[in-house]
Amino acid sequence: MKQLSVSALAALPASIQRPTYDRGQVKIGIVHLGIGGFHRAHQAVYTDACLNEGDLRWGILGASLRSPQTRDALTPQDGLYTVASRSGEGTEYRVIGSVVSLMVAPENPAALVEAMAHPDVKIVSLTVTEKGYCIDPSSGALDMAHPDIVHDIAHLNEPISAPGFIVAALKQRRERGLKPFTVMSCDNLVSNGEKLRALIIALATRIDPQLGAYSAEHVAFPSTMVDRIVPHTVDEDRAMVSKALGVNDAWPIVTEPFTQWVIEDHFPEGRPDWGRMGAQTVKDVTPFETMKLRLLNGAHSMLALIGSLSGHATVADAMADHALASFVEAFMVEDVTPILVVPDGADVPAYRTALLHRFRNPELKHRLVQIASDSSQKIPQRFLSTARDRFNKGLPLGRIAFGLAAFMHFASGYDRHGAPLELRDPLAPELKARLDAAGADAVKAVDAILAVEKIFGRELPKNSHFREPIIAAYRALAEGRLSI
Ligand code: CS2
Repeated sequence: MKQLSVSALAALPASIQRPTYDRGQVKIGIVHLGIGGFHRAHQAVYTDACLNEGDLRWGILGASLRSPQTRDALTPQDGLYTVASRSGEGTEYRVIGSVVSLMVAPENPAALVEAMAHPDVKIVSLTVTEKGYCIDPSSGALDMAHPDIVHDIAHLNEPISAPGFIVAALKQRRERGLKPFTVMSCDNLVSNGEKLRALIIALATRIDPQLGAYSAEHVAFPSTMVDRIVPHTVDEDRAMVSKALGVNDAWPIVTEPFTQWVIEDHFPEGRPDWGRMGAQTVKDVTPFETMKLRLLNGAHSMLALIGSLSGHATVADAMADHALASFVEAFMVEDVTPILVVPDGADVPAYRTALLHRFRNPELKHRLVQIASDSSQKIPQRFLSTARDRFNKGLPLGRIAFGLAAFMHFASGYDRHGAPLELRDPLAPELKARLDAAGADAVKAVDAILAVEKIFGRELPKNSHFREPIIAAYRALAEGRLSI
């Protein structure tokens, strides 16, 4: 079968949407760090719509900070790939053309810094996942002892970390008298722009206090709330998409029809008209992000951690387990909703119902292990902030105890039936070693994990209203119960 490429576009079946612009005329206006499935299913799609409208200033240079896979798959396809939106109602295919160039940062870090310093680049956006920010999750500050940050402070001309690339490129632009780009985080963190701003200022100041002051004064960091469920691509997806296209697509995306993007409109050097595709601009993204993180991502982590312990494989499988689905719905209704600050115009019950419907999408093979990965980095914003707000209101920990206890069982690497679980988490070795040392005793095991300050901080573990329900939930889960 022929490969997807610009020359193959004209012969695609008529039902397949495709770029209508001359890709040769597109300038690179956005450098995106972390060119994974999520970016390609979300921001790149909104941007593709703007290019289709004729604003050709906004092509994307997609950079991987680690592996060459995406570049290797997409470069032979001229950067083109398919987004297949699937639900019980059918599948829609769209070939996306906004990613016009790809780079693999570790192969030539200086070249990526140079590309980010190009005068046409107005935006640097990021989807590098929680751990890519090199944050100390319990304090929210830049982890100056993180090996990548230690490296970048010593060798800023050849950075490794996302903050390192941004600071290195801002430094070059400043030295060349170019205006800075706008830095836009699209990761699942509360106030992601503000957080990233603090990290960049901290790193820039460490390199040169004047660069720190310049970043504080001149660089915009709009916060955003991004939402689309994007399972990792598997061979089955490749086969389905290639069959529909009649040409081979090495790295398509299969996702849901739903997509949402809420953006703080602070782009001094301009931005694509993402609103054309339905992006919403607001003054303050925080309530939207908080609602999404605590309801959607919080419920996702519950399903992933508890569902994996019961031997379920996908989100839809976990939702078909009635006891678990009702538990997660009750978590959303009774534990999260009462402490939410409702964003302007939001209908929380309708939002919850829509989430449950999305989780049940029978066409998405969204593996629980994907969501459970990096849980140590996700728990602070998905569970612990809800716990703190509940305590501030005099409310008990509620079902969060089960989410946290499930995280602890999960970290042992085995489900309830003794089957091995795939552990993908930067803290996995430490967590497992602590559990192994604690042995079978629930109190010892829970205390051993609660002592990880990087996740839990110092205060919560001292609180008996926090610690005791987790111990009870840990015991209950070991017996397959979802009640204390
Ligand atoms: C998921 C998210 O993997 C995870 O942790 O909870 O990636 C989730 O699918 C997205 O945030 C949905 O927008």
